[in-house]
Amino acid sequence: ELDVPESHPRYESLFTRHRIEEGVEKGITSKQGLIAEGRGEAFDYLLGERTIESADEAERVAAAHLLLADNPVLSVNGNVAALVPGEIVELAAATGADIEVNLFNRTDERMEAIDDHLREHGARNVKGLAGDGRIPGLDHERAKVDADGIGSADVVLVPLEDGDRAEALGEMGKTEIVIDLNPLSRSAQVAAVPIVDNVLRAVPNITVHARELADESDATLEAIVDGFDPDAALQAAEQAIRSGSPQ
Ligand code: PTJ
Repeated sequence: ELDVPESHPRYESLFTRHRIEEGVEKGITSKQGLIAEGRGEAFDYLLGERTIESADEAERVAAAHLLLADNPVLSVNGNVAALVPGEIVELAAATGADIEVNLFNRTDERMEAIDDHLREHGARNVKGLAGDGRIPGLDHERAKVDADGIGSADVVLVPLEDGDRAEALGEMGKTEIVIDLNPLSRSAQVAAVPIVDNVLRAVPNITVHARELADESDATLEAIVDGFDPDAALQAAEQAIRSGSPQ
């Protein structure tokens, strides 16, 4: 376990790194995932390692979308599985969403390791292993999804998605919720709901909002969704980075 007191000013970032390292050791996270983590950390530092107001709003909008959806799916890759496995299971329960393992660098070994890891954290029905659907416009391995999962989803949460796939999913007419600490990344730019926040904070906070909104009418949820401006959210995040207060 991580031998650093929680009061350490860089606790969260050290904790995150430790989890990702463990993920690589367990065959869950790819080596590229380590690089992605480093990139994310730099942006998080510039954001002050906090959930900015515009991200909190986007997280509430994401919760409303997931609650309104007919077939919501939470996509899990090697970084997400290492960082927030239990939190993804809780979000799925709070919103009635399915969980699907969906990898940029797909191998059978890693698909199975992540499937096992999610089950150890309480997931019962994990999709992704069938791989019997395709995202049009992508090469073979990158295109694979489950036909009854992401293939037929109307709303997908894709944390840390690669730009090509984010774009291709958007072209399939799906409502995409992207969590990415880089507001300039293509995935964040093409998302209906870009969330510029660390997955560590974003996923549990979407769950908090989903529980708060659980009894609201569809009309109320639709008003929350309609009132959201993705470009304004991205601009607010960029502004926070430029004028922020890193610790
Ligand atoms: O497990 P796989 O095979 O599906 O691969 C997953 C990675 C993440 C390696 C793959 O999708 C990839 O290469 O992604 P990119 O293109 O490196 O993009 C990752 C994005 O996530 C970057 O914009 C980072 O800033 C951002 N990011 C990294 N860590 C976090 C993050 N965003 C939110 N929270 C984080 N903890």
